[in-house]
Amino acid sequence: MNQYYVFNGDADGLCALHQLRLADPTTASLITGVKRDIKLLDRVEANAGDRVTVLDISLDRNRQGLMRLLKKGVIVEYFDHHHAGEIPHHPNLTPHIDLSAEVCTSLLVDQYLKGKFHLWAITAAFGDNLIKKAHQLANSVELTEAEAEQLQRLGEYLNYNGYGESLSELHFHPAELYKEIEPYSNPLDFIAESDVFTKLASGFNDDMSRVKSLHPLMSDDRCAAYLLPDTPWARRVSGNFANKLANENPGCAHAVITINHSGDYTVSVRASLVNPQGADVLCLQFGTGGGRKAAAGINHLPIGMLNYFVTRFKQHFG
Ligand SMILES: [Mn+2]
Repeated sequence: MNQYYVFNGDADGLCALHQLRLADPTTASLITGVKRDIKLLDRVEANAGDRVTVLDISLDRNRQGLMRLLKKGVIVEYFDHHHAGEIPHHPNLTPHIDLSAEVCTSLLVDQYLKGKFHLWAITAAFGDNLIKKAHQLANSVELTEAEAEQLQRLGEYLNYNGYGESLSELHFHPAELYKEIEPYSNPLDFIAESDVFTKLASGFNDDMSRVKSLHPLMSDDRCAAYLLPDTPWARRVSGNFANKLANENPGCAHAVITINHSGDYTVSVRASLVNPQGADVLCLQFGTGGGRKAAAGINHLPIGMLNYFVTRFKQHFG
């Protein structure tokens, strides 16, 4: 029997994987990619009786790969909070899927493990920009404000590392980053001891300092859209920039648009924090769109459709 873990390369995917592996460190193959590389189940070559654990990637987008594995007799456990569509009933599939706005995959894993590695789940909640929820959880386990802030920064940095269009644009391959956190059952120890944390911090601060001078393509009191320049730093920072805009203007929805290697646009959409709904509905109107109610995106928006997108965005949130 072989065990495979298939996980999103962002903070939530990494922290979900890490919690499960701390609980069960037996040998396994890891399959991951940049944050937007989510059709990962197509890459899994597993056989009857093998086990595949899937973390933080949409079931709907992986339906074909999932059905292929289930038909082969592979046993699949699926933890996620992205758009799932109809969840197949199959004796080999155990789904832990919850699309609620205040849930992330690492929190589902945290429930499953009865809070055993709770601080990593809190880190992931910060990384997925569930700031209020993450602070509630931090308070309930009596973390100091300084400790909660450290977990928030780690969550942001792990999330930041997942963005970029190709693995070469990232500071660390997500599987390599997992190897760095693997020895630590407590994220506060990782922060104190690992120079990876310092490296991510300086990359993050460099990249974030460059977005300060950007002006929006459009903005009103309900929503704003930003177009970033065609550079690796812009692609790396796009998700955190979108979260920063959301946190600074909680009543406003945001779209952050970058230019990708295929020569079209990649779009990150954040619904307003006061009404975290509808980002997925907007993005699903576009062929390569998907995501969650609060945060969603479009992987490839044709160049000629930018104005159309901005119009739909304004109508949707205005
Ligand atoms: Mn997530």
